Amino acid sequence: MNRRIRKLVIANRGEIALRILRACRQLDILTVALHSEADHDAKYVRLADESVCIGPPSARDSYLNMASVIAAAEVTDANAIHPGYGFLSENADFAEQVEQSNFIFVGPNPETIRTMGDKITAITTMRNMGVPCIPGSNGTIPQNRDELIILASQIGYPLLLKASGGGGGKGMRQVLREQDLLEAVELTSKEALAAFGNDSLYMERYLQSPRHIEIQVLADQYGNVLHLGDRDCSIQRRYQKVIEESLAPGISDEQRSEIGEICVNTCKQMQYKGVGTFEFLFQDGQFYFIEMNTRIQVEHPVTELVTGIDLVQEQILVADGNELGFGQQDVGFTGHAIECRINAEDPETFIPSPGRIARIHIPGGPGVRVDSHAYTNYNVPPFYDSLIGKVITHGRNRKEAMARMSGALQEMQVEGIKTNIPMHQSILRNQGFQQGGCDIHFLKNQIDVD
Ligand code: MV4
Repeated sequence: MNRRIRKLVIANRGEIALRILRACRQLDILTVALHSEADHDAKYVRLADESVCIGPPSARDSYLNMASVIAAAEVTDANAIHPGYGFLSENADFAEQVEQSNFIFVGPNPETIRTMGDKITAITTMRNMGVPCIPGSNGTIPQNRDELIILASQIGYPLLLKASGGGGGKGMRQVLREQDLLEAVELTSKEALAAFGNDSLYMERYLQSPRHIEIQVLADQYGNVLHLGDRDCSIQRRYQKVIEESLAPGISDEQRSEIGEICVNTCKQMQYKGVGTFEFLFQDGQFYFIEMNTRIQVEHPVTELVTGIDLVQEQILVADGNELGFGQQDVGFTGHAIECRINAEDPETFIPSPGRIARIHIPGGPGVRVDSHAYTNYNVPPFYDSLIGKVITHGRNRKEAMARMSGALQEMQVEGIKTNIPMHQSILRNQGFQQGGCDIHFLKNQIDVD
């Protein structure tokens, strides 16, 4: 192998920038931290070997500015770019430009990103490869009104209309009955055109009380593909995950292997490369594919703790052309891991609470990991998402992981800004949560802090 990542640009910010920096240190790769004017004084920026200011605070003018990111890689003589999550991480045009500029993009091929970014293409691809999908239109809904109405009644109400350009909850509308169908289609396609520049819609049977379970995969460019188990991400609010865990409670080893092997075979057929996540809804004992994410995810640490695999290092290694050094038989799942996302926000109103952290104490002890870029006197900027860190705990079983999480959150102290720690403590006290297997509606039905 003659490709060798020597210096890597971290095209992201916050905790994931720090996480990528740590992986690079382990791999002896030099780092370039990119930052906006608002992130100039962040500690992780100084921890990097070099840093480049790529623009004003607005993400559009900095972290989303492809030309600035690529120019920063050029001026620092880097040879790889890691996009993290969010921002440009799933932008196929960006991945393409990175490769055309002769940098290594840490992620799958641009065509793969493009395929998965278009939800209709993604679902069609998955269905053709044997991945279970939700009964629905199998593609764009018919133009013809009569055909549309007939198809809708065949699928059955309630239905969910989804924009092909959407994802993550954007561009969706529930349709309860036939009388509402045509108006819903008109409204949703207008909104989709305005939001995504693409008015294609598809429809699915609406699942009433699913769990959100996802499968982590890892693939090299030589056709070696592994699944690293599942994560339950059902504890969410307005499509923002709040707590994730691995393994998902109540899924049998047989069912996990079965769905895992389906994901692995699919990756082999599409020559997938890098880390990836197959998102499913799980209801009545069945998995239904909804979307695939082609990036490293916020919740990757729970998988790291149960498998012992450093996903970010592996992601960089396979992007660098290395062959995976282990097989599926080497992947085991030890104990249980839970992640609480710590946001700078009011725990009751969810209104963001940026500002200076007057004092922070980071918890520790057995089975406690904290991924955070925050520190005493850190100023949480108001321009980006409000994630200031993640507390991840591991235990021999779910009960021990939960107990360690309660202890860690009790120990953690953040002064000067509000955080959602009280909300996490309330969830951990909830009997339904303690039992495990809550559906995606759990949090909105359960909001009472203290
Ligand atoms: C659904 C669904 C119910 N039935 N599809 C929301 C985000 C997007 N990724 C898919 N989403 C959903 N699709 C059918 N046919 C319910 C949701 C959904 C959801 C899914 C995953 C995680 C959180 C969610 C919150 C609300 C709705």
